[in-house]
Amino acid sequence: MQVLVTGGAGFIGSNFLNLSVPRYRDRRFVNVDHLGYAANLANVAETAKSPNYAFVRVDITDADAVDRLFHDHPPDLVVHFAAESHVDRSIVGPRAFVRTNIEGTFNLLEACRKYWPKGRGLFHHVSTDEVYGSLGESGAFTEATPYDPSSPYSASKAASDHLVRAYARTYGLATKITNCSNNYGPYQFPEKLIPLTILNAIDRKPLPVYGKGLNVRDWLYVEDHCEAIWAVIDHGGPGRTYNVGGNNEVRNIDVVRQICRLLAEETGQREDDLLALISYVTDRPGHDLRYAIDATRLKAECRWTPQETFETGLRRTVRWYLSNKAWVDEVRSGDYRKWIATNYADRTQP
Ligand code: NAD
Ligand code: TDX
Repeated sequence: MQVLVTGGAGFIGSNFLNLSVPRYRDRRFVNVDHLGYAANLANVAETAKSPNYAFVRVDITDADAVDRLFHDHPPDLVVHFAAESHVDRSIVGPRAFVRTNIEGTFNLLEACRKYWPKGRGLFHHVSTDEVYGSLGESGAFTEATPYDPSSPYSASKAASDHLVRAYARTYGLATKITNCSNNYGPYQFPEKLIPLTILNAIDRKPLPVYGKGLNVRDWLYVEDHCEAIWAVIDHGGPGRTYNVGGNNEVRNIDVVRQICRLLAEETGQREDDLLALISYVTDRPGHDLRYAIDATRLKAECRWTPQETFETGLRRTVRWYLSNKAWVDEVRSGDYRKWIATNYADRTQP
């Protein structure tokens, strides 16, 4: 069996490959990535030594290149991670999100339609809970929650979900979709809240908290997300959608405080010195207040349970960033610096 993993040099895709390649030695994995700013082949350096792994550089917005990819590496399973993934970047420059997340997904679906005869193949689409918009103080997203995306990022992911369902209904393509809450863990590009806070705290730089820090996210350790994707591939119903989340609702300010505590414990620094770095900055436009996932369907139909609590997963994550200095230094020397300058320079106190 040949598994085509798009976006496999990014955060979740590389964790997915690192877990899967050694485990499924009878399958061949093809990592497809255009190597954008969030990609890093160092993320899969160990995995790349396996004989059942190959890397192909393809931009999924290039329809001809995607067609060639399917011709040269005909897949039985596509696990589609590739996307522009950062909400703040989608506010600054939405075009890349429409191109990759919508057109790129469309190109992959077209290739599946062309190369897979009826009854062949499975297209697993990796999506986000942000398609549902924002919750108030109570309740949780179920698979029946109407789509109501707030940002160009979440709107583009919503559009891609709709395309996937349309190809299932219209052309009979075998598809599954997972909508997951916020991930954290090794190899996450430090534009996202958790790695940004860890790295800034290590450097004793300000820890930017948007608005009052009261927005709530439902955090899931990345390996638990990857296991959920396999659980759905193996046990999920055809054409079905599954919400993925770990019941870890935390306010942003408490995420940042918890990182300060763990970092103090791990390094012997004074927690108060780290907490003093917290800096409230201008809020994100259209900032969703709260996400929470009801993962009942996934647990009932696919026998999945998360392994990490927020405390254990966050400690593993803090330790990973502390002990992978070479990775951090490489990331910091590139696009990361430009982005930090663009996004935070003009964010004054609210
Ligand atoms: P990421 O930004 O770390 O990685 C995305 C990868 O896709 C990168 O390696 C990038 O180079 C690649 N890519 C982007 N545009 C491409 C293109 N045009 N052609 C080929 N490759 C391209 O993102 P991530 O956090 O790993 O997210 C992966 C997927 O999971 C995305 O679809 C995202 O919407 C979804 N998701 C993420 C989270 C989260 O918390 N990070 C939560 C739920 C769902
Ligand atoms: O510096 C910051 N300060 C801050 O307060 C950053 C970068 C973020 N925040 C807030 C905004 C959010 O409420 O923290 C929360 C988390 O922000 P991000 O890490 O940017 O994640 P989010 O916007 O919630 O989206 C993430 O989860 C869903 C991923 O980036 C998406 O790809 C995924 O689909």
